[in-house]
Amino acid sequence: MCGIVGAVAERSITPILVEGLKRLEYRGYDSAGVAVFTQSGQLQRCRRVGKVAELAQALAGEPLNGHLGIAHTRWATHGAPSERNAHPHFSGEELAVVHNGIIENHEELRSRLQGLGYVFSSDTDTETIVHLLQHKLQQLGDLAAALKAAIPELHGAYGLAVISAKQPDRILAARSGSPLVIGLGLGENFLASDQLALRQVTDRFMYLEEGDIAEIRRDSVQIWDASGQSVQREQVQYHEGAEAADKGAYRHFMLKEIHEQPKVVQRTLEGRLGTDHVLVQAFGPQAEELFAKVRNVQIVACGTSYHAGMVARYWLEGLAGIPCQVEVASEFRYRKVVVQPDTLFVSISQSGETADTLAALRNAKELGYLASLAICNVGISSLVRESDLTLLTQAGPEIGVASTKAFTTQLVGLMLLTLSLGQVRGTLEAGVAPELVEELRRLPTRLGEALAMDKTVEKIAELFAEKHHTLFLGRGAQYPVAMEGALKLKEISYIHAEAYPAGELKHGPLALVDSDMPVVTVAPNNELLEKLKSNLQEVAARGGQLIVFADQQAGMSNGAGTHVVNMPHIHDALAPILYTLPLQLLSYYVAVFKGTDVDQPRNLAKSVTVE
Ligand code: HGA
Repeated sequence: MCGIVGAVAERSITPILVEGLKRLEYRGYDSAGVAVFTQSGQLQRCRRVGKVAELAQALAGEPLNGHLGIAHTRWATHGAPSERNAHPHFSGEELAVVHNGIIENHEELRSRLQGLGYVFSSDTDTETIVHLLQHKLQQLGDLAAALKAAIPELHGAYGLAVISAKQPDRILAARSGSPLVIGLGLGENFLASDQLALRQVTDRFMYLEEGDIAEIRRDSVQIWDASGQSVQREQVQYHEGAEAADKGAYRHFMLKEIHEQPKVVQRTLEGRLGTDHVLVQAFGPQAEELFAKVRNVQIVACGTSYHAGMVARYWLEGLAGIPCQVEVASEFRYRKVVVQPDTLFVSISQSGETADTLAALRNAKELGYLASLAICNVGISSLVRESDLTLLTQAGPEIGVASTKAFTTQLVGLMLLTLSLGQVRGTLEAGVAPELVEELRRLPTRLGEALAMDKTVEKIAELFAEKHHTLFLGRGAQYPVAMEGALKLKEISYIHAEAYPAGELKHGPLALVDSDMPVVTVAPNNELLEKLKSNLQEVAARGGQLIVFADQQAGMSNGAGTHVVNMPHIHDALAPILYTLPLQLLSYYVAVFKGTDVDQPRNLAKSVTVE
């Protein structure tokens, strides 16, 4: 994902811009650039493909000094990663723009603006913004007025910043679907797509809301909301606990990361949702063309990421009608694979350095797959570099060895993939994309509601203190969720846990059930609920202890040996994401109860870079 930094100050701003870009590097990018209104009274820019360090080196050779500037790290969606496509984009010598997101009507805008005589020098959608603004500026003479006039003509998602050589005392910014935050200083102000970029210069922030336009000067900030009303946005003082490498008020990184999920899921969705559809180009410039050819999907991953892939199989086949296979990378890489024509190879990894997954990708490249797609949390990883397409999850650094927020953001990425493939292939039933896009927007709130059950789950965890074995049950897409729940419990509490599809219970594992074997079940309110209830009766009849996480509308209640935790109601397709949360909390509290090393469980490592 791209990053934006802007500054207007009395001191020289280029070092602030470059440092800000460095702090956003973790988000992943392919090129970087700055534009500065220099002391010679001109807008000048410097852009480089590759690392921010290369941009910094170029700037050391040819410094750009000034008091107003914008900067950007780009992750290409329209046009290849190259210097000419890197931001900032100019219109003439007067206007510069940086942009995160996707302008969907760029083709139509481009031909209209070309008709008006504007000459394009990049392949990006972003360049249409800067020429459109120039066009409006010539009619209206004021940058804020030009931006307000241009916004209704921009369809898609954006966080953008613009500066003009004609009004070199201000940065204009606009937010719709991609975040922006203003950093407030003394006699200087800043802008960024993430407050992390500005922590070096201020601890006071103002977050723009959807539809906001802001005019940022050295000594003032003015904001207009989507209806054009002048508004104040709350000032937020930064608190130490918000830093990624700091546990803050939490006892363990794992608990902090569990509670970050509403925020990081929100971030993973940002800039990727249109009004009623997914923005397919979030997967890269060639995504639309390649997705149109996909007839099968092969997913390969390890551990928790493998469970995310298993959930995706239910989505890809059930919602998008696209055949899908999922396999553990360490198996896939060593077996002879028969590749169906037009199969998209999808790898999933938090770090992007997982040795088996990487080896599987390298093998796949020899096997004639249509293309490769990486779903990954680290933009500068090998997996991302070596894949044709990428969707970066925005989980931020995950410190706890047992993966939590990386998993749920992978699921969000896989749901975006399902909808994108279905949209492009025309295989989604009518109304599915708009409905799920709406549900995805609500998802962070639902996740917050589920996390509010923290204390209830902590109480239930006490039941596990003396237990040595546990069963996890789920049906349909909840089966992989049960597998992930069992894996979490094993990883951090060292209690033996197995997951079964609930229908398999009586084919074997029921023999194990007695009062010493807790059975944990996830029960959303779907067409499999009645069948699941029968399976639970089978457990209760044998004296088993049941812990059921059930939809509040599922009509399940506490009984002898049965503990029901009511979950917020959610669309069935998104239930796997929501129901993961209480299982993470359960493992966490069982581990705390048992006094294990929660963040660094024995024998395990975070990024498995060896076979
Ligand atoms: N569409 C623009 C910006 C891409 C972006 O925001 N990526 O995360 C481009 O391709 O330059």
